[in-house]
Amino acid sequence: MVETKLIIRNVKARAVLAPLKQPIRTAVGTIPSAPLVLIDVTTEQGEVGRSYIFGYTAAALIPLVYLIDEIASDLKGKPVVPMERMREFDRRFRLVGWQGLIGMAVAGLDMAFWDAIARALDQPVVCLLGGTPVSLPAYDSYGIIDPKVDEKAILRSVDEGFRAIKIKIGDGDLDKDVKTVGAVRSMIGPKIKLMVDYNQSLDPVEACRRILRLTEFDLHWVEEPVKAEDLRGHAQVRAAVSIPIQTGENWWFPRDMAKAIAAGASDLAMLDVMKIGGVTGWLSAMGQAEAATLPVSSHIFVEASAHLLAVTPTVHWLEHLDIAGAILADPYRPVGGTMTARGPGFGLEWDEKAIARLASGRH
Ligand code: SMN
Ligand code: MG
Repeated sequence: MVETKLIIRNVKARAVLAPLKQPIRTAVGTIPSAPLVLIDVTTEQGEVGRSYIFGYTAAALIPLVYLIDEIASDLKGKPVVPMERMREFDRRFRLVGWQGLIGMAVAGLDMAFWDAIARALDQPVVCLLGGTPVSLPAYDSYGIIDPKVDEKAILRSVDEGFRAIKIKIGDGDLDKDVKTVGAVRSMIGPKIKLMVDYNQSLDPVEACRRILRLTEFDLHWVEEPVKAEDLRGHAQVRAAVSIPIQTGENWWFPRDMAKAIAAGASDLAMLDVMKIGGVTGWLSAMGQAEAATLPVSSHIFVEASAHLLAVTPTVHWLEHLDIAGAILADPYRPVGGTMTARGPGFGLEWDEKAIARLASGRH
């Protein structure tokens, strides 16, 4: 029996502020560039598992690198067996909990473990998980937009084959939301799906008011209308409106998802492969989604999401919002509004020249 026994030799974590094509403008703030930590898990067998995590704020980068180094010091000599390592992490961090930097670091290590195993077998992660690379429907994900300024870009997305567009709203009053959504609906026409994302910016009463007013625009979903942790509020909004409510990008590991499902917080599930707990967390979460009949979409992390959505029973949409392309040698690119996983592993190769340029501040 061929057993790919990979033993961890060392872990390298590097911080990099990756330029974005556009700042990510949301109702609750703007992310100007992507604060990433790149993780390389090197094994005794010479295989290197790669992943990256998204820190949301540059302030998180140095603490994340330090944290990963600290956690890694306990990993040397242990086998790359993600299920076993996750059980160990769960025990070790039970008292502190998953939300925040600990969860991010553990998820990043988990993704790198799965990448290493797949690379050792010269397979894409999706095949290691029992699936096959399939072209997944993707939506082009925009931030807060100005219909006049962004019309050309949005129409280009449609021309490139995207059958769905997401925009962020909530940065002004309801009138502004109506004007923006109405303008985008009329520019893309009735057949292209349109989603909106409030990024947790409203209270439940205001959310009901606004979403009822937006009903005429045939929205495919309204995302995070209220605070992510306000499950009762999400359920309240969901009960009051006819448009599907989307949430989940802020569920920390499968246990958070279980709470949201129990609260009836959402019609849909948006899994963030980092916050849900890496590949291991996603596998548990997709089972919960299937049992609860929740269509599953992904949140950023286009590469890993292309592998995981391909084995997700209730697969819905892949979010096309590229946060790491600037530091990848061969970034994933959408084809006709779809994304397809490729290997080996997640198909991530670092662009070391770009990383060095960014590290030196010259870019
Ligand atoms: C989002 C928030 C923060 C960073 C990237 C993207 C947004 C989304 O909520 O769903 O795209
Ligand atoms: Mg969102």
